[in-house]
Amino acid sequence: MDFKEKVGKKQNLINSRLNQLMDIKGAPIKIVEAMKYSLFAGGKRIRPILTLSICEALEGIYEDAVPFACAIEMIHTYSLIHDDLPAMDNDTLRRGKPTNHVVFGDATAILAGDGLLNYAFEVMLKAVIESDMKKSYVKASEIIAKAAGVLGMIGGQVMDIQGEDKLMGLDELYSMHKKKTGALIEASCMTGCVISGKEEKLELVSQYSKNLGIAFQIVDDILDYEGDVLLLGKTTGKDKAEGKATFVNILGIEESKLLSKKYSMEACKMAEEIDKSGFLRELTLYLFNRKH
Ligand code: GRG
Repeated sequence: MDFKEKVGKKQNLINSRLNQLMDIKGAPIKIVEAMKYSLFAGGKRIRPILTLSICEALEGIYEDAVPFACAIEMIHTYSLIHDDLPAMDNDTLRRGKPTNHVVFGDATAILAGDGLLNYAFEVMLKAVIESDMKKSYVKASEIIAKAAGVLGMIGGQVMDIQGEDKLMGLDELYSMHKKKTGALIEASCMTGCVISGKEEKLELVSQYSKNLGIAFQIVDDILDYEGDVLLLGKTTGKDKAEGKATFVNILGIEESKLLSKKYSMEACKMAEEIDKSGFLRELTLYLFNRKH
């Protein structure tokens, strides 16, 4: 199986499990429709793929990590729905489709995000209750909760909003993105490690994911600057137009490219140590070279 097929296999597994999970009996049809609209809008499933691959690379049973991988994708999707709202980034295009609030209205979009966040925790808790590996499942749940919360993604989003009214420096930009984008990526990787049972590898996995998270964000900024709106499936050039603090706006496009390469190559070295099959290294390179 080549790299693309391996990614496709994991994407299919996640999509099919998410599909089963979203068969929520008894909930109002409209809210489930709005949740599914964004969940199945064509996301790359990077975070769950990281969880499954790292679990597998560390000789865990990756099936054990599937409920947590799905929960992470639900949390990621909720964050995108809320980030696109008029009260936040006010975006009308995401994953190549009109954003959730454009289709369903602001109130339903807020509730669809809330619904996905709550359901993610329900899925994780059900896994904890039904599992005989409670300790690692509870630890994974705590890692994910912390990464999504005020010390992680929400904290980073608040720093981003506060940063709109002042000139943000490079240090602050790093610290904001470590939380806003990096925390959930790190949690995805740590979850795979914890569920594999190889906790002695947590520090290495954490260092890998920190480098990957920053590289991922710099590439995201580069794509906003020079990416193709059709390939990206979201509006481009907004960061520049709004004078937002981004790696490209602070460092320029060439330096940003060098920096994304530096962090990606650092992550690649660690990926080789984590995953002897080479898949994690290939995934890291794919994320560095991605066009969407
Ligand atoms: C609303 C609490 C709250 C948080 C929002 C993550 C975030 C915080 C906002 C998203 C803004 C953004 C575009 C950040 C850049 C990095 C990022 C998360 C990109 C989107 O992730 P991908 O490329 O998306 O994995 P897909 O659609 O493939 O899942």
